Amino acid sequence: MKKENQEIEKVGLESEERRKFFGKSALIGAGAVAAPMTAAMFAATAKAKATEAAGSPHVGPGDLDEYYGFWSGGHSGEVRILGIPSMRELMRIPVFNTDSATGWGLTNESKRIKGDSAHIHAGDSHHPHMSMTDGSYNGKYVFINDKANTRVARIRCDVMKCDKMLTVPNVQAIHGLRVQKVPYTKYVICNGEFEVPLVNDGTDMNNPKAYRSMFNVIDAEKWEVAFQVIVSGNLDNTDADYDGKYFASTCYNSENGVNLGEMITAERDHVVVFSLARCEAAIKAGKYKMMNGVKVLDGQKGSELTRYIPVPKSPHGMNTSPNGKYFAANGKLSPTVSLIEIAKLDALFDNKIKPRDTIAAEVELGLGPLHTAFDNKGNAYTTLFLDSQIAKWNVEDAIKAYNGEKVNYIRQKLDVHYQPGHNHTSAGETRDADGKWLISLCKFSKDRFLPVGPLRPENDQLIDISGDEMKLVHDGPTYAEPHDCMIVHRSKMKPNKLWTRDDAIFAETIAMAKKDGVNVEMDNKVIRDGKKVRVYMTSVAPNFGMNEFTVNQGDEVTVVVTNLDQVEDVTHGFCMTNHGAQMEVGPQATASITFIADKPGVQWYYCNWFCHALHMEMRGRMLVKPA
Ligand code: RUQ
Ligand code: CUA
Repeated sequence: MKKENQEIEKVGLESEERRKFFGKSALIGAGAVAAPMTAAMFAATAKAKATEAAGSPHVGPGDLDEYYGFWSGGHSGEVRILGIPSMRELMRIPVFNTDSATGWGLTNESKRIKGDSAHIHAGDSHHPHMSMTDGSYNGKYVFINDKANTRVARIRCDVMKCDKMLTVPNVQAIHGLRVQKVPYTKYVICNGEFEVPLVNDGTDMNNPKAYRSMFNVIDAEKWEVAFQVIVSGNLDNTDADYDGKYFASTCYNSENGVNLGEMITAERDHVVVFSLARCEAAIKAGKYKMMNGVKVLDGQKGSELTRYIPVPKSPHGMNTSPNGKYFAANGKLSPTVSLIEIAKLDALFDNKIKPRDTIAAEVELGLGPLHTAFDNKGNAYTTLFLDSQIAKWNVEDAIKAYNGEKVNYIRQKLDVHYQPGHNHTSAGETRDADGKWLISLCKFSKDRFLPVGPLRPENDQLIDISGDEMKLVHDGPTYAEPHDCMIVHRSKMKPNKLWTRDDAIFAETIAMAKKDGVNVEMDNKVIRDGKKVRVYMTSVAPNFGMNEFTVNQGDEVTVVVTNLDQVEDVTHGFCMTNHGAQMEVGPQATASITFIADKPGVQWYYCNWFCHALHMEMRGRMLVKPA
């Protein structure tokens, strides 16, 4: 009851802030391009509470969603934010892709963040996961892998921009990624999926038995590889426990096969469990070797750092139950999910029991189990790829049945459309699992939407799980290819409304300006440095601080724009026509872009983010004098 009151108070606050926000926009006169305020909009906010309680996906115009959903964009390389339950797409965060709206991959700031992979414009993002404190989302970072180019990236949730990227050495294809949940996310953990020669110098193609995969432990704050662990077999998905002690990963290629036939020969593959304390102790004791600047531990079979638990053939998803009791390894080629009892892992590491003694149950569910999500009532939800279904099952009943009792643990099977991969419950990967919503990320949509040519969208379906029965309530077409999502209650999130002038993302640009004797908040100046020209200008709707500048043909021109507007939602842009140079400049941000002025003549530059009634007039000229 008390909690509910707080919630209502919160909604009240939000609507108060929104009132101010719209009021402020209205003040900027011609610049008031933001949606006009209507009485209905504010009345609607009060209604939001009722909408949540009813478990309806309908969120009326002007109403706010209860949850943020962070979606990976698959081989589009980005991360997307959706509101849940409306499934409205709220924002895209370019990460491994290049984005012409924001200039991600084009601006100097984004190139610095991308670092050694700034020249790579493609990626394959699978698994977005948020940083945690004591097993709850803390709203600070979202981490994401790039399978295609062996990278991991960090998104800062205060500005919803990628601020760190890292190419992981010694491995190939970062797949499964999760975070340490307890006591806090000190480490991001991720798997090198493809086995490669340990020294991959081009001399060894014919000895695949010697190829290895590594488990990677990344320091979430310093953003460097803390250490790597060589394993036997490959690695697919991973998750952490709720005690801060163990990480577990699935392996589907214990055979070290290099073709399909070889990869699926063994009847059993395994889950490998890593002891964090033992790994850290080994690092302290110097029991590592350095490879390409990273401390590498040996965790292959027989090592004290790891334990290998045999499970049926080719497991895929790895999911920890929110009560902290089980690691669930999803069978894929086996119709089962293997439940590993986390409380037994201490004994396993002390060699008091055998690996298979940790198996609490091998739960038969249906064909092609890939991933499992959980509610707060002891139920699990497993995607069955081949059956195109989600199986809802009760965990404790399944264990009883596995031990020979006559209980029906399957609660329901729901058809989904079609072939689901991941699924996710609201806050279900944290201690705060609340059993309200389930998303099924279906790989095929087939007949569910108007046909749009040979390439079809995927289908992310929203399922109400608040009652005894799962109810499909919404079909959501998505572009290639969200693998995974995570659902965060909005109370955990506090994104900024404006940039702060001391933001680290553009600090280097400001430092460059200082060296040039330029105060970017005041000055509109051209600095010539041989063939390099730096143009500093401000922007205030609807004007750039500089209407014209002159350079010589062949000059390398860097334009630095500082948006002095302090009004929420008034983003400017800078685009130099015919030069492939364009970028977003958010309110109170500084951004820069560099291009070669290779054609003589007059070139207009313009603001490409609609900011004002006189937005079209917000432009200026660059004169390029012939060489
Ligand atoms: S893993 S379903 Cu990256 Cu399952 Cu895609
Ligand atoms: Cu400034 Cu459009």
